[in-house]
Amino acid sequence: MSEIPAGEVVAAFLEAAGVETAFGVISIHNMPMLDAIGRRNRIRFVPARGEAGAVNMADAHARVSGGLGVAFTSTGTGAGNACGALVEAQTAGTPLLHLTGQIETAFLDQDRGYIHEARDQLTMLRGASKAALRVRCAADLPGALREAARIARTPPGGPVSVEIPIDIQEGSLARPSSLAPLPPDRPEPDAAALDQLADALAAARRAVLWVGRGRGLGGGAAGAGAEARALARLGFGIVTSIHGRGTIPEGDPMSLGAFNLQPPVEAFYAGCDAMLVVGSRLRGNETFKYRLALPRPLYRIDADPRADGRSYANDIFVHGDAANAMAGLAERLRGRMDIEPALAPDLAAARLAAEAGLRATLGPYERLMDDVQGAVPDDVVWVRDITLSNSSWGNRAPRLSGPRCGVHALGGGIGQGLPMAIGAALAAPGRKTVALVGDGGLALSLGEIATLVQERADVALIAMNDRGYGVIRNIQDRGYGGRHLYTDLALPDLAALAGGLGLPFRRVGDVAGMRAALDRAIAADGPSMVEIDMTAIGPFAIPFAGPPVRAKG
Ligand SMILES: Cc1ncc(C[n+]2csc(CCOP(=O)(O)OP(=O)(O)O)c2C)c(N)n1
Repeated sequence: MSEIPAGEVVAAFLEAAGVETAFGVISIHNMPMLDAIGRRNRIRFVPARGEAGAVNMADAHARVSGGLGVAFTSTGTGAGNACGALVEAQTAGTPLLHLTGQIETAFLDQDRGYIHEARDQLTMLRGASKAALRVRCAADLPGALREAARIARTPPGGPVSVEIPIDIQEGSLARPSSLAPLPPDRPEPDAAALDQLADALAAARRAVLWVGRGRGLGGGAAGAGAEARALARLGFGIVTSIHGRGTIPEGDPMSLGAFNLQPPVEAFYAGCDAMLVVGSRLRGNETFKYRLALPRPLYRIDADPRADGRSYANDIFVHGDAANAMAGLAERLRGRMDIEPALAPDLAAARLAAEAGLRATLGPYERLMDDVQGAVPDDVVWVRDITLSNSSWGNRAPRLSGPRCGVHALGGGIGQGLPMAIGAALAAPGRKTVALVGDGGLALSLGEIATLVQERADVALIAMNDRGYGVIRNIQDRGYGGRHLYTDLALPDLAALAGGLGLPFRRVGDVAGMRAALDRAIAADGPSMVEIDMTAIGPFAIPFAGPPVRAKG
């Protein structure tokens, strides 16, 4: 029987899974795999500057492409460095394979001080990822890879770490009978439950559809854009979670976009007589910690059976794949919906009022929001870090046209925007990726700016520079006596940094100069950076001081 090197098995498996781009940091504990990828030359390998960045890149690549993200790390510190980004991929439900080395099988778990050894690495990865598997002998490798892909892509999706000891990587195994990834499980919605849900919705006159991203590949709401649009066309008012942005194009006149919790929207909900939530956790930050008053009755469709009744009581719960469930529901409801004509103008008025409320907080940055909306192409990929501008307007504007157009750090961790922009851009050739980051977040992953330039990722990077952690300062003003402890940060001169890398750069110190700088960055073929000097431009009209809280009184 012919043998095949283990590294080749990994590379061939990824090719069979349709992977075109992988990310990582090379190390003695993953070289057999990366050497095979390089020799076969069918997958683009992107050498990130850190493992966290590599996983963020793979995560965003998967979110934008709809494929499987792939990141390689080393054992121990390398795998540990990946964990924060794995937590984000897990929060977002991104199907991702994290392939990591492990020390030699003969010395595993013995605390002998083997290079890169980490006590209980598998437990660490089990905490950060959806699942973590250890390959215990060469013959197990193909099965472990195929199973990892199945778990990663089964909604709700997530990252799956696979540990492959270096002696196994360096060895060979009998040619496997198949390297095709196992298909994800896609729970089929129960027909009787769909009948019941359709009957209930057919009785509604003012029904709202809340669409999340579904945290899955294909079956997730992001992969079910066509089904969501078909259902929405029956007359529903539409709102999305921030992660679900663009599942229904945000320019749709029946859409509230991601204006999902502002007071005028909550007042609008109060006049509605049903809400159907598809593939959304109704996250705390988007529901005033689950206190936002949503329309009742409330119905839910989710691929995760544990979503039944979670955070909000539901009147009907349908367990199932979002695409199939929404298609089945649309079929049952066709010709039966009788939505009140006043729903559309009421929704439009609520959206306008919500937008006006947001505008009133922005001060000079209202102009930036409008300039970004005016400058970006329709099919822009819009990537956001955790920064004041995103928490206020960037998570709601510009209007996104499709379900794979928006990427943000859903779990709230700073520093992921730059590497996510790189991964997103490599998944969207021919389109422009625009990323909005703060100087604090940028500092955390600054090394990846070299990756951005080296890979010529087509990103316009907008850095909002307020010389420190603006949101934390605002929280300190609100609740800590105005003591700005540990929030004023030195950052390298970005113009000099960009110059040293050959990265086209523009600093903007006044409102009037923003649009031209954005236009130039967006027109550039390849990466460029715009620094918005917030100390020169001034503060927001109303400071943003942390996750939305319900106003008292
Ligand atoms: C990984 C991680 N560490 C710490 C925090 C806490 N944190 C939230 S926002 C923030 C400041 C971000 O600063 P910057 O990127 O400059 O944006 P700004 O708030 O100034 O707009 C920090 C430190 C976090 N969210 N994530």
